[in-house]
Amino acid sequence: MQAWRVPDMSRLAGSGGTVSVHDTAGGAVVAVGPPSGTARMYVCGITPYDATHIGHANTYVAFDLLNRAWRDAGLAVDYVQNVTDVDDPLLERATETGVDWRDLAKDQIELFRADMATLNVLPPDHLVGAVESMDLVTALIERLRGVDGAIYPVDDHDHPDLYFARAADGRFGTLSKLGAEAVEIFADRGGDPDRAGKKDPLDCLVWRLERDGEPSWPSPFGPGRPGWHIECTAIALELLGPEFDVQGGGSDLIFPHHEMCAAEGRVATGREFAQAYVHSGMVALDGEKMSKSKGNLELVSRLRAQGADPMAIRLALLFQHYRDDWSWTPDLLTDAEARLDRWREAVRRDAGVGSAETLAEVRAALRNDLDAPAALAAIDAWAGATLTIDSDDTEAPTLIAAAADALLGVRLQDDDRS
Ligand code: 5CA
Ligand code: ZN
Repeated sequence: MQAWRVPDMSRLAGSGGTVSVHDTAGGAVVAVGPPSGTARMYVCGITPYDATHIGHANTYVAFDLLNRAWRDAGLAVDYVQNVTDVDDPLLERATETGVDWRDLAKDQIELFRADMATLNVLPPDHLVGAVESMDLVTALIERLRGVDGAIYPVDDHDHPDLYFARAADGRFGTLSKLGAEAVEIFADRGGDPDRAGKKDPLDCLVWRLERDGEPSWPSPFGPGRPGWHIECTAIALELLGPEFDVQGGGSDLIFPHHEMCAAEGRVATGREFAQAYVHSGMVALDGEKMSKSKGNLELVSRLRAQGADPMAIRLALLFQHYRDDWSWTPDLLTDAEARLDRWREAVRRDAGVGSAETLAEVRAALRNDLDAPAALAAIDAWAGATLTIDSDDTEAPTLIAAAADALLGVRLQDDDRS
C-alpha cells in the first residue's frame, strides 16, 4: 500500500482567511474552524461489511477538501473518523457468508484504507472502532443516566434494553427539521419506531442487552452491545470535546444519525455537540442511491482493477459539487481522464501562463463551500491557455501542479502510483 502523503502547502503561501461550508442545522453557508490553532472535525466512517463504493469515496473526498482547505488557511486539523465495526448489517452479512464478523470487518477496513490511499484522501488522525471504544460508550451512557429521564429500560421483560429519550433534549429536531415523516425515515435507516415498550417511537437504542449468538461486552447495565448513534457521540466527545467544529457525513445521516448524536451530546454535556453539521450529497447508480444493502454499487477497487487512474476517479468526483445528489456513469470517468491528460500535459510544459490568478480562484472556490467544480474550471482555463498561448512563466506549471495536489488532492507530476 502506498504511504500517506501530507500536502506541502508552504509553496502556495495561502495562510489566513476563512473556510466556509454549508451547515445543515442553520441552513446557511458559515465560516468553520477557529481563527488560528486547530480545527476539529468528526466524519462518520464506514460500516465495514462491503467494499468502498463511489458514494463513500465521494463523501470522504468532500471532507478531504475541507481538511486541505483548513490546512491551506494555516490551521492544524484534528480529524477523527469512526469505524462501525459492530452493528446489525455487519453481523447479518457475516452470518450470511459464514465468516467471522471480526475477520469481515478487518478485511473491509484494510480495503477501505487502501482505496482511500489510492484516491489521495488524507487519513484521519484517529480512526476509531466501536469495539475498542466500549468503555467510552458505557461511560457516556452512565453519564446520561445521571440526567433525569434521559435513559430508560424499554418495557420488555426478556430484554429491557436501554433507550435514549429524545424528549430529554429540548433542541431535538432542529437539525433535520422533520415532521411526522421522521418515523418512517427512522424505520428505513436502522431505527425501531414500532418496538413495544418505548416511550416515544423516535427514542433510540443505546445499549442492546446480550442475545444468543451475538457478540457482547460487559457493562454496568449488563452484557450487551451499543446502539449505533451512541458510538459516534462517545468517540467524538472523547477525542474532540463538545462544540467541535464540524460533524460530517453523507446526507443520509442527517436523520436519524446526526440528530441523535447531537441530542445525546447536548444532554450529556449541556453544550452544543458540533458547531456545524455538514453533509455531502448522495451518489446514485441506475437511478437509485448506491447502497451496500441494495447492491447497486460501483466500487473504487473494481474501477482500479479495470485500469482506471485513481486521480481520474478523484477528478470525476470533484467535477460534482459535494452537496449535489448525482448519478455515476462511465462517461464521467472518460471525461475525467481527458481532463487529467490535459492538465498533465500543461504542467509538463517548461513554462505556462501566469498562475497567481488561477491559484487565487482555486483557493477562493474551495473556501466558498468547497466549490470543486469552480476550482476545476479555473485550472481548465489555465491549462487551455498554457497549451495554446506562447508563455514564459517558468514557475507556473510547478505551482499549478502543487496547487492541484495540495488543495484538490489531484497528483499531476510525480506518477508514483502503486
Ligand atoms: N458507519 C456509519 C456511519 S457512523 C455509516 O453510515 N456507514 S456507511 O458505510 O453506510 O457509510 C459511510 C459514509 O458514506 C457515510 O458518511 C454515508 O453517509 C456515506 N454514504 C453512504 N452511501 C452513500 C452514497 N450513495 N453517496 C454518498 N455518500 C454515501
Ligand atoms: Zn456516525
